[in-house]
Amino acid sequence: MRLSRYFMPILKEIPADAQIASHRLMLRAGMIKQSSAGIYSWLPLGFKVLRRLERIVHEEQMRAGHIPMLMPTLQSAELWKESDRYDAYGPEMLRITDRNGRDMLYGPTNEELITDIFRTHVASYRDLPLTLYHIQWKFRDEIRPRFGVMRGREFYMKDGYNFDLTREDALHSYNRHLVSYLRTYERMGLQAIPMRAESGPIGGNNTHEFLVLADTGESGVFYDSAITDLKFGGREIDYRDALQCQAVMEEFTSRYARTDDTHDQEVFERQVPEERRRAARGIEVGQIFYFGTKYSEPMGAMVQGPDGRQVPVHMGSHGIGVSRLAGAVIEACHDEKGIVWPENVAPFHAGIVNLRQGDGQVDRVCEKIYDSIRALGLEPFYDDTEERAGGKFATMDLIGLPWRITVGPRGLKNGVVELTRRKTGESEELSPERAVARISEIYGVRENGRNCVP
Ligand code: 5CA
Repeated sequence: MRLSRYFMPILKEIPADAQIASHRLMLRAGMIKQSSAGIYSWLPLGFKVLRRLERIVHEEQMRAGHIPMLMPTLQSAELWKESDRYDAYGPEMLRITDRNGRDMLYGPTNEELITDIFRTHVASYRDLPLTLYHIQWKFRDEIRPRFGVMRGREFYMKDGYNFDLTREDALHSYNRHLVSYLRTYERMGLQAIPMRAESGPIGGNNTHEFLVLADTGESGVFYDSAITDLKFGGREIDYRDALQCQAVMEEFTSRYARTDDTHDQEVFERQVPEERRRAARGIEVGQIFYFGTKYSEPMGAMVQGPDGRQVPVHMGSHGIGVSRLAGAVIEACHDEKGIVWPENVAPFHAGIVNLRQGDGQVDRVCEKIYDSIRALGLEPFYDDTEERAGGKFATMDLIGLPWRITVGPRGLKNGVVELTRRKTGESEELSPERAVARISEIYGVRENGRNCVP
């Protein structure tokens, strides 16, 4: 992408109403624009980040054997009356009446809709286990939408639903989700700690929230600091292997880590030595639930078991806050100059700064680098504007691309350009070809176009 042709409305002023860094930076970098309270347009740069996050979520869900689909945002109230949640959900649910006077709602979550799909099409235990998921907009009429995309009213969520014959199988599904989430967040450059939590309106007793530690987080958390040493890393997991998934679950959940809803000071003090006790704040980026037959029983989602008897299926649901993650990543990865994107979620792979636009040789080298990076199946972002050098650097620092290649007449006299890492500010001088080769090594060249998102 060339900046001269892009739409990236950078704000010079720091927006006064934005209280936390991620909200300020998303507005300043022209990633989002508020359309009404808690509802945002995702401008091109923000949309690219959202797409990258979404892609990682899809890849990891499919790796775990979960099947993607798409359900609508608007739902019929009838289904919610069957599960008894239509009234119970309260004022957070946006209720709509269509022209025929039918009660509809904008889905805050999809347990009812998916259970209806399941009961229509699945009748035998032979079709289990089954986990279906989608990534779709949700609406919750939050009392206090705030912090930009962190607590929106409209937000983008991955929600997945498992259907199993027995409680044991459903707990394997629970553990499989837990493992796949650990991998998902680490790929995004985040450490998200599973913590014991409350299940709220979704129901069930078995639930973990995933929290990214951050001073600006909305949740109070208490944990054993030893938990922050755990890394998922490059482990290979066979998601069909219940014992393997269970072992990872136990490794990551055996130490004390709870949100303030479930915190028990007495247990905390008994289990955790004083020097490892931490009280902090966190951003909830996901939550998993096992709720057994809470929906399948009232809604009649039954299968014929091996003994011929009809039994309600065991279910759970599992959510990732995809739009919230854009804010959470920035909260975890920024400095005083702007965003510092982890490589896997950056909107573009490398920035190119032309220090003398209109200089024939400098322009040619920039174009060559631009084309070569694209030929690798990666996305360069070329500042080809007439802006002065200081302004170009400030913009690149603000939008936080992990790597920047700076091309100017002085360097080119010696046959070099400068490759700078946003995270550390470290630079090295290289030939233009070497700089492109380094970008290729960093990202690993994949099949053409594979790394590009709309
Ligand atoms: N049905 C279950 C699992 S699919 C469910 O709805 N879970 S949830 O309520 O915990 O939401 C899942 C995730 O969506 C949360 O962990 C959070 O990351 C994100 N989320 C929830 N509410 C909002 C909101 N108002 N704004 C942005 N993200 C939100």
